Amino acid sequence: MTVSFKNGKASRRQFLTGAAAAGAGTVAASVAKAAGDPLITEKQVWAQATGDGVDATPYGLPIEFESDVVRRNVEWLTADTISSINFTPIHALDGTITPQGCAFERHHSGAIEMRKEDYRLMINGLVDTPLVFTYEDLERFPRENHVYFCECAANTGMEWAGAQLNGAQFTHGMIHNMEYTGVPLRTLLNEAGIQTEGKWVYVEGADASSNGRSIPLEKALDDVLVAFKANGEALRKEHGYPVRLVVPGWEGNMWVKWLRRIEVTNQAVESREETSKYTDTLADGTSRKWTWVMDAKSVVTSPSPQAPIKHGKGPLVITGLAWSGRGAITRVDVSIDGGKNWQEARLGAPGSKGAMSRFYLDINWDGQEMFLQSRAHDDTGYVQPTKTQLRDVRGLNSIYHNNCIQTWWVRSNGEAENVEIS
Ligand SMILES: Nc1nc2c(c(=O)[nH]1)N[C@H]1C(S)=C(S)[C@@H](COP(=O)(O)O)O[C@H]1N2
Ligand SMILES: [Mo]
Repeated sequence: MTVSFKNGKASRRQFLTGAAAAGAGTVAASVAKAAGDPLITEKQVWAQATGDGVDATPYGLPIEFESDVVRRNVEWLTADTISSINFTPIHALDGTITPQGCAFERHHSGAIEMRKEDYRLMINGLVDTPLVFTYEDLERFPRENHVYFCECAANTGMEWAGAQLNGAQFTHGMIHNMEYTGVPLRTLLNEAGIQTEGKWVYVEGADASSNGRSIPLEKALDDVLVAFKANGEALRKEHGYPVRLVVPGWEGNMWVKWLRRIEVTNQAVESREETSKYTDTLADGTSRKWTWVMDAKSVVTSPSPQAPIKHGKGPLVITGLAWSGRGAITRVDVSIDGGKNWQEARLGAPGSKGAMSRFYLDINWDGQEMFLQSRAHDDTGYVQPTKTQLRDVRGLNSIYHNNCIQTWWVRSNGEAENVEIS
């Protein structure tokens, strides 16, 4: 059978052999077909002249053919773009690392621009010695590398009442997963010396919103990082250049950008807007607060509404992402019939706590409609709930922390839609 990719240009014939293709049919272009294919028989423009020199793009950008793989926002969601959010194009990415240029942004008062030279980080409050660090000071402490996801608590928040946004980018794209380089917050706090009454840290950013949040000291001393690099390079302005807080597994709001001050306190600073805002309204109208940890969740990224099947029936790679703030992803199940039957997917790599996992299920698609779902398991034994199970506990009035199983209705023409099945 023949597989030809979009518009023939720069097309590649892929020959899958061996174990990877076992059970998924054969994907092979016939050699005879090459005779009539100008991409094989004719000398192409790109072979008739030389290409760009090495200095064409000192900082490399994606090739123009990938220009639709970008962050997007939903205009009606917020009044302006300053206090707003955009979404990671997860439907078009693979692997687990989010390139910084594709990583969603969430600002409460816009992305600010600060030079490293002007950077200062203060630690004060219930400490023996209040301290101020420059950027260079931070670079002199022993540093670590860790891959972690950052998910806004509002991710999937528009889907509580019904299937709403048509695309994995919009339903699940308030998340990114990067490799951070930074100094453990514990190191800096120990440098200042925490007094015995200290139970919390209040962290704030240098932007107008300051995005102040309280974090229990236990977490602050555990795995929180004061990070200055992401995916090997400096943080982008929109992600908090030059320094942001990384709070593994916990809601994105606590990952303070342009980190400016850390105050050790004896209780949570509760009066601040953000602290009271990020609560979950339950079915009975009462509120649930301090829901910091992001529960296990997953989504099929392809096929999905923005990534339809274009090749017809036969071998099909179903893929997606899974993550848990509580532990490592141990298993992901995929259903093509709306949750009646489940098959265990293949993980791209063993799961790691607080980091995203990529999963694949290689099937031989019969061309019939599918109700595609994925279900994540983490190493605490937690299993991602269905929408009905989540609503039974949380009702319909919540916005934050929606980690239910997502359904894509894939029609026989390969197009997919966001639907809800009960
Ligand atoms: N200083 C500051 N930090 C902030 C914010 C902000 O507006 N100002 N937004 C928070 C929210 S709600 C989220 S979800 C994450 C988003 O991080 P990102 O913009 O790198 O994706 O940053 C958090 N940190
Ligand atoms: Mo957020």
